[in-house]
Amino acid sequence: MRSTRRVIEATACGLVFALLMPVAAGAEGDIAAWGWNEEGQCTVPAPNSDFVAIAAGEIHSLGLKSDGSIVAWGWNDYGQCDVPAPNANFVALAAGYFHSLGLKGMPVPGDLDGDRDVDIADFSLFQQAFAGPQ
Ligand SMILES: [Ca+2]
Repeated sequence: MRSTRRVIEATACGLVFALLMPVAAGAEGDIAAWGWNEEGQCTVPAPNSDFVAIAAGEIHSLGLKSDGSIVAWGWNDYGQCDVPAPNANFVALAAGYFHSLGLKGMPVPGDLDGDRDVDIADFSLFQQAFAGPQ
């Protein structure tokens, strides 16, 4: 009986929270963040688009962009939001209390601009490589 009451209370709190903090529907790749925002961990930096993965630390947040870069925001007292250079070629991420992790991917054959996709932009770079030594 007591545990049932807690579930009902939790559900009621969730409904109230949802009503007080509506989350606007965004486009694919946008992050919706809500909850305690004391250190800005729910304030997604602009542009809020092109994310393919996210991770939530204790008081900071991480987002992996489709271009392989990581965006970090929120509490940064221990440098957990300072993504080491080069901020590129990441394929996965994780966030702990005082730290963050990023997994680098293997180079993609034919990807000359480092965006982990082989497309016309890479072909243009390939042509430029044959056009001259510069
Ligand atoms: Ca490319």
